[in-house]
Amino acid sequence: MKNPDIHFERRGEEQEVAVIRLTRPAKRNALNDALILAIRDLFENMPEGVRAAVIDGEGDHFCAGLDLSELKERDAGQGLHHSRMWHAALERVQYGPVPVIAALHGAVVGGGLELASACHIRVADESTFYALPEGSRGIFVGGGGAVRIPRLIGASRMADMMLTGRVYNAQDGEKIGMAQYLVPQGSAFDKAFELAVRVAQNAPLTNYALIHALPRIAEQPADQGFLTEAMMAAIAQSAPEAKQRVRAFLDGKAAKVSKG
Ligand code: 1HE
Repeated sequence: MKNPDIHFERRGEEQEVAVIRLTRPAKRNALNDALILAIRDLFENMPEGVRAAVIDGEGDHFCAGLDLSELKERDAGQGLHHSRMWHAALERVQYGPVPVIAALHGAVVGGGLELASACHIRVADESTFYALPEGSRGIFVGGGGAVRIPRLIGASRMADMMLTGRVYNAQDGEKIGMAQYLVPQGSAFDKAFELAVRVAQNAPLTNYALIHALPRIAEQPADQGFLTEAMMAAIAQSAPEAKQRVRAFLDGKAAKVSKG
């Protein structure tokens, strides 16, 4: 059944970019169970032809995290399964069919930061702020944040955010690695969309390698990582598309790297 709190559309000249928007601004895009399951379903059923995705939030905030009104008394087993449900959904985002770019503004807090950290690129506008209020709500992260957020900013910074309630603004957040891009207020979506169009032009196997192989290689011991890298490189370069692209460069028909 269609969920009114999330919007999906295809954009781009070839409809190659999926735009996924949280549309629950009255509740600051807080993620209830139905919304988490809808995110999972969207990434599991991404239509053929989509080659990159942008996720953003309607209203003044990207996402206020877990819907606290649903945080009823759960016993340990129920709590475990609830967290695992988030894990399953955000795994579909991180290890799904296409690279995902988060367009951030306003609050990126709690589970909202967990969602953002499952994306491959984060573009933040100047209104963005990051926090993990779980610490002061007497709970803990449960949507994969304990794994993904330290990989962005380090475990000690994450511990500080949760212990002291520290809030990072957009500028400081970008400096410590929360986002790869910092843009003027109101322009995060446009920048994210521009990047998505660019990402969608890559060979699909290269994008696959970047979202499925690279993070795993980075976690492997070096000698295993080198072997996985070699195998992924061999698979990627064997694709006819790779050969065409290299030939186009050698024939002077493809763009050079420019200073930007
Ligand atoms: C919510 C939620 C929510 C807003 N669950 N209803 N996340 C938090 O602890 C963050 C809680 N939210 C806030 O600190 C603020 O709402 C914001 C800084 C995000 C935005 O402030 P503001 O002034 O724009 O909005 P507001 O007046 O606080 O909220 C507007 C409405 O949204 C209000 O409901 P209303 O019916 O009174 O209008 C709020 O109750 C509602 N609302 N945030 C439910 N989160 C997998 S584990 C993850 C664990 C976590 O994510 S814990 C962190 C939860």
